Amino acid sequence: MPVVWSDRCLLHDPAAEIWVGVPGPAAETPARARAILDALDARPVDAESHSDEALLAVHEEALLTYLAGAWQEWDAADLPQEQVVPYVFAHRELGARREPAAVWAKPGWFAYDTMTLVGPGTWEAARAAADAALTAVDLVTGGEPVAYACTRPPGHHVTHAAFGGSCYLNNAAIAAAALSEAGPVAVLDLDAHHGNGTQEIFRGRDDVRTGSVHVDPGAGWFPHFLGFADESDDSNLNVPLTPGTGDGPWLEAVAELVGWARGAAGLVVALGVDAAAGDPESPLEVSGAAFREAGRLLGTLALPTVVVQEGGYDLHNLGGLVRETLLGLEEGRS
Ligand code: SP5
Ligand code: ZN
Repeated sequence: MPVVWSDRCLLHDPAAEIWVGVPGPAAETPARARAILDALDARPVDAESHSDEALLAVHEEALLTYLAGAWQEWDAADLPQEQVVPYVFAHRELGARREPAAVWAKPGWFAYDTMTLVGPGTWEAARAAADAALTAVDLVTGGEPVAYACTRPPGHHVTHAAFGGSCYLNNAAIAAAALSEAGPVAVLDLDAHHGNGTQEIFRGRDDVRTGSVHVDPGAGWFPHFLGFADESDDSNLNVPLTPGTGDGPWLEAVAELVGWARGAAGLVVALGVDAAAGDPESPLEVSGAAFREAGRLLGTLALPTVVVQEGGYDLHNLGGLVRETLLGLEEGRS
């Protein structure tokens, strides 16, 4: 299957993420993409640039405008922190109605955590990842059964107007909106963390249904505020799992998501592989063999399928996990 990629995705290189107030090493690094591309051993298709129209189908224009210029205006303000990071947040109880004036207050209007820093190449990389997702959609609408976009930075935590969770633009949502022009779409999210951005973007829309299997936010895991089973409705299905969950129950959840997608005319897979045992960012314990089986289950839908990369942080296993899933997807279709 075609692997879509842009070298510009390497330009986002956050040296650190700030967690509990302290900068630590970033988990979402350019090395992740290199590890995936090495394991796939494919000659990638270059992402083609697309207009902002496809992004505006899911994101507020103010978010795009802000992200496009955030680092430059921050840099010009000569602040003690090199990268853009919030220090105040537009908490719902404030009843705030407008973007603040200060360069150092603006991140708190658009960002919802301190782990998602904006540096000199962040926008270019995020924009290139969205282009990769849209190029994969073009390939699939042009007749390819499946296309994989090696999107980095990832996207599924970004809502209509707010970014976080190491994500800046919701690549899966952008792909789903584009693919939905050809008929109803299901987005199935296997990342270990709940796809809260995608859920929020498509909430109540009957042309795109969303489903996510992830570690239970109620057990203390990111995105903390969302991903509970009781958020499920006619257009959304959440399957939260207990920390430590392994292959059997995880695959049952994947099968449930696959059943939920039946009837759609197109599929977007938000493929995070951080549910794998050994991943430093999640307590799920899924094996490589189970990722292959998950791929097979998804493949049985036999739908035009766009796969976009989300998380996965164990550099030694990351590429192999993606490869297993994609091989499973091809096996399931045949
Ligand atoms: C795309 C994706 O997988 N985003 C997930 C971001 C979740 N990050 C949560 C980080 C929580 C704190 N990690 C601290 C590690 C300290 N060693
Ligand atoms: Zn994740």
